[in-house]
Amino acid sequence: MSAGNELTEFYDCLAVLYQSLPPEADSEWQEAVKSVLYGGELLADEASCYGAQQKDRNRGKREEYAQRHGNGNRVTEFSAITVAEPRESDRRYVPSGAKLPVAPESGEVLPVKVTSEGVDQAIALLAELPAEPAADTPCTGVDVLLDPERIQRARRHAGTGTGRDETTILFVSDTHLGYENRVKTGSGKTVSWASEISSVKTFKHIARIAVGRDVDAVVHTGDILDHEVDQATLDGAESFLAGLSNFGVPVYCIIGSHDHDSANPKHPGSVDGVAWLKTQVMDGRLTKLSTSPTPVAGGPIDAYGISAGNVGIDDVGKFYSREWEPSEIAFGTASPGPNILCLHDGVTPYRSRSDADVDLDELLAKSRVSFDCVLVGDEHRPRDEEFYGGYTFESDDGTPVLYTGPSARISYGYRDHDAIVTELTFKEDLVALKRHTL
Ligand SMILES: [Mn+2]
Repeated sequence: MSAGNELTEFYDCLAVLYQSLPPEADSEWQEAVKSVLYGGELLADEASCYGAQQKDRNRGKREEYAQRHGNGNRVTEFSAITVAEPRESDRRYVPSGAKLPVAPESGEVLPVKVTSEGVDQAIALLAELPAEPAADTPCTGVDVLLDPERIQRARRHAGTGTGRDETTILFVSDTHLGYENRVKTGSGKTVSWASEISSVKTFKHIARIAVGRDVDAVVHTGDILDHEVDQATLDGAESFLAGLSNFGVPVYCIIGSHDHDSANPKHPGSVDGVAWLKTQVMDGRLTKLSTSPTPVAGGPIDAYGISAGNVGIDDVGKFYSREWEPSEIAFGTASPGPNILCLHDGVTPYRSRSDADVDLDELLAKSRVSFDCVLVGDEHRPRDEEFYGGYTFESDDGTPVLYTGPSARISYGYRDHDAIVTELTFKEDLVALKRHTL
């Protein structure tokens, strides 16, 4: 095993914490630490405990690592993670000289003796530990360590999570609810593994990542629906939209060409998807974006959107032309703070000027609103099959132009690749990206 194994180091010093827990420590805190180490009620469904990962993902044994980087019993020289002395009030419980893990985001050392008043704060800190620390074998793409609902509750009560100087958005696109129906309707091209796709699971994964990562909002850049969608799929999706709404995570959207087509399905098993979208909007589970600013989760970010062909949910069926020119667009004035623009058309620079539906550089140059980034749907594969570079561009004026691709493996570019969604963090005038596989 090479030096600095993050998994072994987290496992080892969390085990020290676990062994130090006094019997009077809050029972849920005991269960939470046990869940991370050995499995238990508070471990997220998809996650695997550190003990199991230590066995499956590391070639060397923990004892050998503790020999090389410690006193034989436990690791004392940490190089992959940050550790610290126990808190003053915890020193009496912890073996002399032992170090405890530090929560990576807030930089606070994990507590030992936790009371019922402090348990939310403690669980919120524990939830900062990675679901899959780096080890000898690669991660499998699990992002959430502890039960997302419990984390959310802990963060709300502990008053931690995203501060107002920082906004986090989960950027998703092209969910194509009902895509797997193409197998029976014969409508539209399909990948050979189409029958393995579960639209409802796509929504479930998105909701879990949104809640587990404690994002402020979800933004969907269109093709929410495939052109033939059935009621059962819509009911499943609605339950996850309702869940997000209950957790206080708003979902903003524009629509795509397949959403348009879902208004007139051809197959007897399909229903009017646009009618469903209108219901979601009316009931507050979805919020439409337009050329007027919409404050994201109350601000300070303003979001704008132009649906595919500049035909929004309420205009489906009224317009036949789906072409638009930058000169037709007049954005409403933004409030102070970052501005984002959502699109669902073939735009530059992913596409060449001759091949694009819309010249994004011209749109940005003519816009009275200055955008901090542009989020685009519609494209189903990264350019040049490059999952890192092929979804990230810049316009001529340097505005980041970001894609996330479809949220399900619905194009051949995804034969050997998981679908992804993208977490965006806006802080001051910077935007940071974190991709999550589904
Ligand atoms: Mn699409």
